[in-house]
Amino acid sequence: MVQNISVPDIGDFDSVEIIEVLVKVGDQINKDDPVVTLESDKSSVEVPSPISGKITELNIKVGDKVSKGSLLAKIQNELSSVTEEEEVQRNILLSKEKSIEKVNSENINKVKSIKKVFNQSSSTDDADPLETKEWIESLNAVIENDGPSRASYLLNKVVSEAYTAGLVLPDTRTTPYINTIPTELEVKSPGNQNIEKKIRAYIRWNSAAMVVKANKISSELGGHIGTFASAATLYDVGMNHFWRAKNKNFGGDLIYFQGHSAPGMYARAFLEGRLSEKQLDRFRQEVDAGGLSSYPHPWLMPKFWQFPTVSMGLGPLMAIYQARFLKYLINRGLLKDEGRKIWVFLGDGETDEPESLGAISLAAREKLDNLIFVINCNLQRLDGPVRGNGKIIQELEGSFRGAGWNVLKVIWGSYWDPLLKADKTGLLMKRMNEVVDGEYQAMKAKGGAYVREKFFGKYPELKELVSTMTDNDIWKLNRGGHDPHKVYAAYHAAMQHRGSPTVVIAKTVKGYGMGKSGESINTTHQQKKLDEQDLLYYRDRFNVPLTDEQVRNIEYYKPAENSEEIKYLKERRKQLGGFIPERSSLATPIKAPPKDIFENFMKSTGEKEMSTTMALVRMLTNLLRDKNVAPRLVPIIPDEARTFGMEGFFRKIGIYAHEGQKYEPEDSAQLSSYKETKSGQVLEEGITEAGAMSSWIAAATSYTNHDIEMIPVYVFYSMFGFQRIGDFAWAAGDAQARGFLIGATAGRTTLAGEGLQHQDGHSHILASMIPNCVSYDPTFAYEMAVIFREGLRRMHEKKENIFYYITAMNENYSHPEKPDGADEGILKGMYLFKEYKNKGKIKIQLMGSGTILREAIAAAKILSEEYSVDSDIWSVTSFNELRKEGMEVERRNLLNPNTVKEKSYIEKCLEKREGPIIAVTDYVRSFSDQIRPYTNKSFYSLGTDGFGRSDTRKNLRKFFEVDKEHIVAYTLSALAKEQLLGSDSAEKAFKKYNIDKKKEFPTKL
Ligand SMILES: Cc1ncc(C[n+]2csc(CCOP(=O)(O)OP(=O)(O)O)c2C)c(N)n1
Ligand SMILES: [Mg+2]
Repeated sequence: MVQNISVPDIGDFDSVEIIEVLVKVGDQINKDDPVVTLESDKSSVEVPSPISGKITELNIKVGDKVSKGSLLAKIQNELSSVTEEEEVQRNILLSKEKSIEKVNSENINKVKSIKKVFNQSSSTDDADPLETKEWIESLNAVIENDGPSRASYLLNKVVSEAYTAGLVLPDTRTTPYINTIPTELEVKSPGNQNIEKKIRAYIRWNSAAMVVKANKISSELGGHIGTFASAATLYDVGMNHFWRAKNKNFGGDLIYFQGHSAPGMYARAFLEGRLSEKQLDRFRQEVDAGGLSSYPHPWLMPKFWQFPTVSMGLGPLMAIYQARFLKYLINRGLLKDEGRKIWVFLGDGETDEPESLGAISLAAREKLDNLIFVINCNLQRLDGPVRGNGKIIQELEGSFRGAGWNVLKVIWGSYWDPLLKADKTGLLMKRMNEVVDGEYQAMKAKGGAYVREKFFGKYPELKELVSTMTDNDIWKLNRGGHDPHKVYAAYHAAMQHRGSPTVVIAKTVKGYGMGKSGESINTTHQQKKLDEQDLLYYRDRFNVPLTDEQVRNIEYYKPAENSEEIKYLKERRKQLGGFIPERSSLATPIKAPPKDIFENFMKSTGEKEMSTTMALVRMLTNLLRDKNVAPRLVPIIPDEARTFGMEGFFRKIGIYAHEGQKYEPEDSAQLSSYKETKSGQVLEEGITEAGAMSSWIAAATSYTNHDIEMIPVYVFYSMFGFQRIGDFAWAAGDAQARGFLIGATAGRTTLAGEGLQHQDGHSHILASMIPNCVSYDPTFAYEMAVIFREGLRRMHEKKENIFYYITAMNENYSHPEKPDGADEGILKGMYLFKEYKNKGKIKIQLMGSGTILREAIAAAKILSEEYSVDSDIWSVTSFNELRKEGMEVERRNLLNPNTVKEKSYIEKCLEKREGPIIAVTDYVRSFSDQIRPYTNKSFYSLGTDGFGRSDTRKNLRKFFEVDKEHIVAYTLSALAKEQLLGSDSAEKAFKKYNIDKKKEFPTKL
């Protein structure tokens, strides 16, 4: 059967041009293979074949204009195929069925083997205890006779009936202030508690000793003792029992350590034999090789740390998107599902950062059951209590439960179990609920007698409850986060949980074991010096087998290699596949795409106009046809695909959606319809630049975290880039990210109508601050092509640890052919675009970048034709790269005053060129000013300093004085200043172009 291939519904466009024909008569093609590429003035999109078959007729050629319904080709197929609509419907049905199945199984999972959940009622506020007892008894009977699901059903039914009846119900976001897992359901740790306790003690000691020693060298070095002291058990249980390392059989769990608990990780690595005593002695002394970095910095310890976490809030957000990205790789068939987990440690104070909790609803929505947060609630941050007047644990429980997480509170240690069991009236729980964090903190600073008085003493019944206990016994009543049994049970439950992410909220004591020097006191956080008495106390507190003399010398403690502790510790790690943390990469490079993918862009576009954004999107579309590159591309967009002309990607490669598409999109009949699919390639993040950047970081470090090289291309409004997510970009540099950041709609005057908050005139300056960020501001399609191709080569083929920031514009103009031999200059940062040498008397060096280069080109023509001023026009693709090279060369020259002076690339370009430099960009002057020291010429910069404002491009360029008229007038004036020309030419030009000399400098307007 022969079928027509026609232009489908292409939205609002009519009469669009065919720019590529991708098939010929006789070609055998598959369903969805592209047949032609259409291009409107905003975007380009491929038309896919509706069926598989052989092309029998071609009815169009490049350059033809087509509209909806135009016949493109004819195709013959042997078998009748399912229509597009039928397939969409089938997929919808399938994914619906699957999700129903899943919901059912999740519900069944949730009501596991609960025995008896109901205690006796509390008597204090109960008007009719007998009646309450009857209710409780009947529920207990249901649990026993019909099981927990029935009891759960009945309760839910009663609650929803009560809501319907208008009854005021209690707030159910939080549960009582006790552990989530009842004692009888706790899974017991298989570990040897005695040995583990000893190991923990040595790690505690060594980590504190390390900080104290460093501060003996110099108090400048800093460090933290109190944080790890509070978190030691939380880490140790994970290290001994749960966290599986990467090895040749398994991808490895990923652990985001709380940044300033780093000393604890070093102390463990020391016992494991991975770090030497000498290295511990060099904590925070990193300038000479061999030191240990203050916090987790992969840049500084590239074989050890994986995740930069110390800027608070970044870790949690990056980790959520990491967990999502792991599922993305699995769902796209690029990784196998090995049940790997992402563990994230954060402080309770850290949860105040908006980034920390900002994406928790996404984690639940995406059902990230590979994600486990552990929040160390020591109730303190740096200056004082996290919530003196409230309860951070309850607050967090409410937020996470509300967002749909599985919440496991680990509040009380095992010593509390008998008391809670003996609490028949519920009064103890009531007291636990009513005490606020400020008080809990004070109690842990003040000893057993104080707790007896202040905590139990409030109610005579509670005082009685502890009457047989000594003050010391009361002091020993431990918090959940310090109890390895409770922590083990919670981690075990977290590992088993399916269908949603888990948060373990553990209560601990800041500076645990530090006694008077820092246990639960407001100054704990900054405690980095311990005097002799403090150290002796700490040793005794944890039974570290060191003599007083050794303590005085602040010696580390490491038992012999054949001791049971070291053997145990190593065996545990062996069982779990290796050491953690450890950073490595087994990723293979991506084979460079063939040259012809970029070749089209090297030619002139003739009359045809397009933006550099469009050129880039076309490059990406071409790359999607290369079998090596295509699967690795990760286009990331924060809700602006249509702005950037990228909507063609929706249908072509799909938007990643873990549940597929459960609805028929409104625009399903259109060529660029909104297509969500489980194997989708586009990460359409919605309006979250921080989230999109975190996705980019996950993809950009996939080569180390997942051993697969990916090519993330994150396209965003350049103004909402570095300025908005600068700290993430810095962390990306630290993490050695590889990928492309595309600052689209760039330039202060190029974006035009959007105004002050949208128009970017400084993102390049921000990008220039990141040492391993390579940035470019190209003007023409061929520059973009040369830069992008080189980026692919350097990052993904040669595996250089750099990332690219490239600005792309939305202004349409025609693009010339690439000048011969321009490639090297394009990449180094400047090349000679054109020379005017008709008159030959006065010469200037005109430099420009981005869209404003075109103003410079136009100005050069006027200067030549009307004022007999010749020019060399330089397209400066990267002031940032030029500066880097200039600085390096200058430094080498200064270091070697006796040797022949080395020339920077800028100097080499300009050495035989005459005249002052006029540099003009769509960015603040300091952007081009960067190269001023290396030019050896008079230098005048024009730029867009000041706040943007909404207007037309023409008016904006006039306002910021970067249009061709201002370039001409200012150049003439500069030539007068240089005494190369009389001042009358400039004056005439100011008049001719109506340049108002009284206008204020734009920064003041
Ligand atoms: C973005 C950011 N702001 C401030 C700091 C400085 N800082 C380091 S630790 C800390 C207090 C941390 O308290 P918390 O999160 O409760 O952790 P804890 O040490 O109590 O476990 C602060 C303010 C930082 N590292 N990052
Ligand atoms: Mg804290």
